[in-house]
Amino acid sequence: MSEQQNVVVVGLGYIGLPTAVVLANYGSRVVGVDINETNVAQINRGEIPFVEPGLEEQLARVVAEGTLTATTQMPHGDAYVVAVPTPFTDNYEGDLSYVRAASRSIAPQLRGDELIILESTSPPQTTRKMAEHLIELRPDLSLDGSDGKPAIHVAHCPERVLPGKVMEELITNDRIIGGMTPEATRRAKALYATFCVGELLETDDVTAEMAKLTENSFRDVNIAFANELSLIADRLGIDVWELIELANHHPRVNILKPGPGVGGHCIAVDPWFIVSSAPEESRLIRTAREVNDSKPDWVVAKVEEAIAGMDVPVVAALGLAFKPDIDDLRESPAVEVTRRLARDIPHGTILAVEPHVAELPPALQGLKNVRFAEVLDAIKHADVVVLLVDHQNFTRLPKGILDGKTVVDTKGLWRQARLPVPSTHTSTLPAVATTR
Ligand code: SAJ
Repeated sequence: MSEQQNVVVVGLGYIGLPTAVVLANYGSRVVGVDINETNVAQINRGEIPFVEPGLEEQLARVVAEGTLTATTQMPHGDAYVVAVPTPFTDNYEGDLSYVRAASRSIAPQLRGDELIILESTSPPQTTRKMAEHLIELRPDLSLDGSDGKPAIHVAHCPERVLPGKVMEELITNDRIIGGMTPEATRRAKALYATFCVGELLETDDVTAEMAKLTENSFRDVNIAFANELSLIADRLGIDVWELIELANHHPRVNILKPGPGVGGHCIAVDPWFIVSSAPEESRLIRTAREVNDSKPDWVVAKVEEAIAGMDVPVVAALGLAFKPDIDDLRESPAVEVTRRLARDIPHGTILAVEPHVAELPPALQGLKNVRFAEVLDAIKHADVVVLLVDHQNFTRLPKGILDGKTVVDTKGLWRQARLPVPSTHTSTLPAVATTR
């Protein structure tokens, strides 16, 4: 593919917009398509609809140069990059309605010879289903040209970038290029080669889909191991952070960190796509999901244990984001813990703290006993402080501010304040429930 070809990016969300910007920045003429008119207008003004470090500067530049425009109407393109949501349904099957909607709007534009790449994280065989759907809608085209009809070239190239580091990882991460035909792989590789300096690894579409799901399941299973250890350590009265630190001194052991659960739109979702595609064989992957999904229950139980006997308890819940130092609250276990505390402690007050957002999220708005609070104010008024996200803001607290408070530290952030612990497990804070 020549660098000057037209690329249409379908879906201008957390992945689509940065991808569109990077493609435009590295020589393609890009049209971004989204159904959200407000976001489209914002993007055309060079403004970002969500926070991602480094994105706004590059967006403003490519919009000003005219190499990226956004629209709600699907145009013709030489290549299409589909980055639409693939959530799961109530029974944990992939909801492919957005992929199907994208196919429906792309199909009438096709003339033959286009490259169509699905980047959305998808259950195995989704790319094939998308290709079949396109051919159903356009029976005058084919997938390999063998029947004499003009061919379209379909591939799966999963996104693998870490929110917060997207602009860097889009360029540097290796990419998996899974074409349905060798020609589709060749063309997709040429497109990614315009901006990606990582290795471009060739495979087929289904293996590419599974590779992406496997990466996130690997992480989920390993976090579940850490979360399970935290429950075991608590039962045994030992410090899980010390335990993991010691075990990780072994040259072949690298245990991840426990926490209040697993959030975000990827790791908490993707393993279910493997489970639903092979339920009987996916026992470990399913159990890991269940272990991580049940961790918020345990945190809530610890807080309830800590407030037992108090007439009007005040609980400070520190952090709502799904991981540190970001404003993303999607599937956040911290929001879930805070919501359940509000429900289970109607006689008390929950002071919810999240320095990265301006107001309570919809899940917590309207709950009478939840107040949005600033961190120091919340801690000052609280009987119990539950640390749910290890934001940097929470490490730099005035000395002694936690004295006399009961602390439930799900991320081990304040463990240093309680050291030394190894011989006695005593604490300079009341030694109640830490996620240990
Ligand atoms: N978490 C822990 N303990 C840990 C590490 C993470 O409890 O030791 C929790 C986090 O607090 C968070 C969740 O897991 O709630 C997920 O966070 P994360 O930083 O591990 O991953 P995501 O969801 O932000 O991004 C992942 C990445 N996948 C992998 O690292 C294998 C990213 O590269 C993918 O592109 C992204 O999913 C995606 O879009 O699929």
